[in-house]
Amino acid sequence: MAFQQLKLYQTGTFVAGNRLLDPEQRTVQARTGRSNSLTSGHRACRGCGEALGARYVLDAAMRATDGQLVAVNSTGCLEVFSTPYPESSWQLPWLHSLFGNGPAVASGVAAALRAQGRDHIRVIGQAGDGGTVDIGFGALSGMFERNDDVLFVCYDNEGYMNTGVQRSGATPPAARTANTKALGPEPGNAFGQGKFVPLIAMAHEIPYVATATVADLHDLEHKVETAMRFRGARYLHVFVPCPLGWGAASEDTVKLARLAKESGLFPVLEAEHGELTDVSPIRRQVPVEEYLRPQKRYAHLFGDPGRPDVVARLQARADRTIARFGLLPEGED
Ligand SMILES: Cc1ncc(C[n+]2csc(CCOP(=O)(O)OP(=O)(O)O)c2C)c(N)n1
Ligand code: SF4
Repeated sequence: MAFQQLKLYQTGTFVAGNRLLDPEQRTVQARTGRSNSLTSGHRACRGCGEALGARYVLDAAMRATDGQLVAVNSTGCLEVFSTPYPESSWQLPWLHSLFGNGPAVASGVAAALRAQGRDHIRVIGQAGDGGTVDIGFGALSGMFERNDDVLFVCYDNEGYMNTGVQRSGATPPAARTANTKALGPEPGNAFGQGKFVPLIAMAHEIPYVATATVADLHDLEHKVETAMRFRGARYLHVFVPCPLGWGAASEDTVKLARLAKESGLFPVLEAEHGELTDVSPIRRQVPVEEYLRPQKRYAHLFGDPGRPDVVARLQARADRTIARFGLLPEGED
């Protein structure tokens, strides 16, 4: 038989062949025993980063808790596409109440379990960025302040996607949404507004805060497992591209998540009790343009004549984030 060279490291991706790893090092997703907490048949768009992120997070959390898990969901795409009454794609106890009260409901479930002496059953709250950084923010801050025993997960697709792609407090500057039109001298979302909630979570000095993307499955699963080792309030902010809202190709979801990290626009980090403990360094820095161009929500920046001044402002923003969190290994910035 002719010699066949084994390609371990595919160019342009960070995918290492799972089957070549020791079984214990394989991802939860690569195991036949994974719980499929969000199972097939739901109605997410093709290539939905939120569906991918939720499956990764919940399966890893189910494994970490030996299946002793309850999930609470705020209103949003994840809730709507997974549970069109009377159907459900969830294969774990799952509860939905309102758009703004997900963190409060999750706190209540944790309190009820504790009162029943069943606090071996763990609680995850989950929402989109609108449900987390805007309407649910007060309830989330209260959950952090009381140090309630909940892991709250924000699936950040940078807008209110379920209701037609409106701006949220996590929408980045210059992005076009239904209510930040690509018109006038400052097209798209304004610069200098919004918030990066992981830093606000850290300011509460809760036991664990982390960010991740759907492009690095090992890292994301590791952070979920780490979070489940702590008791008290924990926060995980997962970057999840939305092909429909961003005007991106369905097959580019993972690539865009990787480019957000590699351009420095989205920092991947970990913190304990308010102190930064780790950052994922940029492996191959890319200009922000490489990330922005494939997305129609930024098309107004690249037309004729385009807006190179706005692209430069976005690059400066990435550069500030890189410097702030030390994302480039020594000597590479
Ligand atoms: C009090 C209230 N206001 C508005 C709505 C309508 N609404 C439902 S989901 C949603 C947006 C959800 O956005 P996000 O949390 O970012 O999740 P995504 O759909 O993007 O995943 C809105 C505005 C509602 N259900 N309740
Ligand atoms: S609109 Fe976006 S977040 Fe909602 S299901 Fe489609 S791809 Fe997913």
